[in-house]
Amino acid sequence: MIAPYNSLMAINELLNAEGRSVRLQWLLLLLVAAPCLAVESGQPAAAPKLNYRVVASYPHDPAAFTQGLLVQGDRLFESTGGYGESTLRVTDLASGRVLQQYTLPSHLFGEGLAMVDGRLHQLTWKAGIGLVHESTTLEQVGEFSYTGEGWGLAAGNEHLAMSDGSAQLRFLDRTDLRELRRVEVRDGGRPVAGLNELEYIEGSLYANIWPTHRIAIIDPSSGQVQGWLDLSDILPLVFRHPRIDVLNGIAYDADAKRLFVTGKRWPRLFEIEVLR
Ligand SMILES: [Ca+2]
Repeated sequence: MIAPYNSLMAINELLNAEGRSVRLQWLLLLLVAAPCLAVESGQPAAAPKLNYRVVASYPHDPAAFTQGLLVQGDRLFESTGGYGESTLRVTDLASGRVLQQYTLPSHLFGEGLAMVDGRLHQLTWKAGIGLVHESTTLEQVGEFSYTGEGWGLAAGNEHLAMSDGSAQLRFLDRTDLRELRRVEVRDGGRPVAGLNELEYIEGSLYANIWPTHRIAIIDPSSGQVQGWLDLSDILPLVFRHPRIDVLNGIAYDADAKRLFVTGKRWPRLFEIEVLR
């Protein structure tokens, strides 16, 4: 703070010497001091935008209204939404072909998807019911309940993270799915609403921000955004069609450190690398 104070004194002396107005001095004082005041208020700085590169591109079912995505080896597990068209499916990464599919009852809207101990947990938006499926057969073997809306779901080593379209993240017990705590996601001091599809990646939580093509990289313990990815340009124009919707779908292969993204009714799925 010493250097800005000295600078201000120097500016003051100059202004006084030249007989400028007192109002101009106050304006200059504010301009010089404002950044210092922001830092001293304790607000973290807004997170930087990070670059990425496309490593590979694969076919993706353009009818799949992707809501939840995860990957194991060369198989993707995907939850799709829409009343009367919601599914849980296993697809082949390289070809995009659907290998197995379970169709949800028509009153349920498929949402976030997470794997816990060999079982798939699938949210159903406004129904307040989570479906538990055996990952080998996709058959439903159980249920759990949640309050409010269910959007995104991801399994971490300690907890499941869940979003509901607000700026709040919920953390659930891996065994009985009860809510343990919540955290508000913020970029600098600003809450980040619209949290949707989630994925744990190397200790951070990645979240699609509905209805955009952006992903927030979040510190799950504090809720603070650490960086942003803007994937607005990742889907080439030639693949866009009238029913295309926003980016939604993040999957991470922790063993091979591969990161995949796609969107609602996107004909392509991309492997990307975040450049830091
Ligand atoms: Ca995911």
